[in-house]
Amino acid sequence: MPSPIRILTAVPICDGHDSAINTINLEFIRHGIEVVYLGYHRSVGDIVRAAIQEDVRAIGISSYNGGHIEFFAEVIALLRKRGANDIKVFGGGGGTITHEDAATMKRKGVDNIFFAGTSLEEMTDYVRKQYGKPRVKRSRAKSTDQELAHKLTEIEETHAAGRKLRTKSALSRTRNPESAIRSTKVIGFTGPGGAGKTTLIDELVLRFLNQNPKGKIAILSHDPSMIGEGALLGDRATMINSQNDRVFMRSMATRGQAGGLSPATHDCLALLSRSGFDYVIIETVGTGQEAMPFQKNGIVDETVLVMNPDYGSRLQLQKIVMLDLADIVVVNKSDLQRARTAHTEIEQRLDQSRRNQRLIDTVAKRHRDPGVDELFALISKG
Ligand code: B12
Ligand SMILES: Nc1nc2c(ncn2[C@@H]2O[C@H](COP(=O)(O)OP(=O)(O)OP(=O)(O)O)[C@@H](O)[C@H]2O)c(=O)[nH]1
Ligand SMILES: [Mg+2]
Repeated sequence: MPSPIRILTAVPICDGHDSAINTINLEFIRHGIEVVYLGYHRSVGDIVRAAIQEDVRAIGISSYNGGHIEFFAEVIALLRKRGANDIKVFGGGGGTITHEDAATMKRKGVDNIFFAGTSLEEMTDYVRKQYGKPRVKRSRAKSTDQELAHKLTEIEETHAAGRKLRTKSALSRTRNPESAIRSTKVIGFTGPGGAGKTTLIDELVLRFLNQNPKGKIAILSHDPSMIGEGALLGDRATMINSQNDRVFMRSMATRGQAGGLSPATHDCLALLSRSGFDYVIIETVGTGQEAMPFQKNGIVDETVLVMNPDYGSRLQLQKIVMLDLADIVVVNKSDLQRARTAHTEIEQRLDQSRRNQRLIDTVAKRHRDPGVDELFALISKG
């Protein structure tokens, strides 16, 4: 089966009109497209970096607050400068983009602008027709990010087609002179949907970037999808500190695999772990009681289970397998009322497994949270 079409969508800087793009994202997903959503108020640099790392076919921009002629043109210019001419640009903005503006934008390289009154069906048909054809052979990558991104796509597509990896080309070391001297630590984050995994990772990334002025980090983030169907890859929209040139982030859909990871995760992780990063962080989809995403995956050095204080009662805790397996357990959202009880109950539960696991309380959405500092110290020590 061919890989789904991957596109990136975003709303420009100083623009908070995200209702149109949210509706359009859902329609794309319903029609089998994987949408990496970057969120609103995003700069040209953030959009282009994300599009290259995610190796999408096209960028869909929804713009309402004016400046669209310049903004779209800058995105195209930066893509070209970075050697990513194969990533196309399209978009809309209701009545704020006139037909005359659209003609100018097309002359500057925009593929298409959709006006007010266009049906959602018309847009999805366009995306499937325009960006659904297999890629032509690509020219040599211009940056390490781009090279890595192309290889990750190759791995994902190989898995989707049910073929075996040509280990030499897909998994060969990327062009990174520092990779030989760095040792990479791989940390796996898992836990129920909405527990705050992405927010927590983003805060840890901030601490890492501040502490290591030359350090580099990779994030492999998962969201659920069925085989051959679309997916909303939304973790990037929550990331603020990770929109940084020293952070390589890739979003993956699980493409029908249960347990929190994708069929291609292991190979993608193997590649990232040898590509010169100080840390590779992997985030699973929101998982249930039975999930053991990292059990058989020998590449992960340390596992962190992020819990929400609202898990139910002690009985539910007994059923969560990862509580026996995780190296570190985090009770995030400690600002919530039930957090104290949750800490006590989880502490008692961990005592049973006698594995000397660490239990840390965090408030990931708060800046400079001492719990996150403690978690960062623990992770960077080992
Ligand atoms: C809803 C809305 C809001 C909501 C936004 C909610 C949200 N979270 O998105 C609220 C009330 C918060 C809001 C606030 C503001 N708004 Co307002 N808002 C609108 C409104 C009424 C509708 C926009 C919309 O969502 N339409 C629904 C979409 C689905 O339909 P559409 O726009 O026709 O788009 C079609 C296509 O273009 C296509 N499309 C759109 N985007 C994309 C992207 C891709 C990839 C594709 C393929 C297609 C596509 O999809 C549609 C299909 O038919 C417009 C007026 C209008 N009628 O357009 C003003 C409007 C955009 N807002 C405006 C303004 C000025 C503001 C404020 C600055 C007001 C203020 N002074 O505070 C703030 C700014 C907020 C911010 N942070 O940016 C102005 C912009 C003027 C300009 N650019 O010159 C407008 C045009 C109103 C006006 N006439 O003055 N706004
Ligand atoms: N009250 C509170 N809310 C938080 C905290 N950390 C994160 N959140 C909020 O919880 C919601 C989910 O956060 P995410 O970081 O997206 O959670 P996630 O575990 O990555 O979610 P999935 O990837 O969908 O499983 C967001 O609205 C965050 O702002 C916290 O410490 N306290
Ligand atoms: Mg997440």
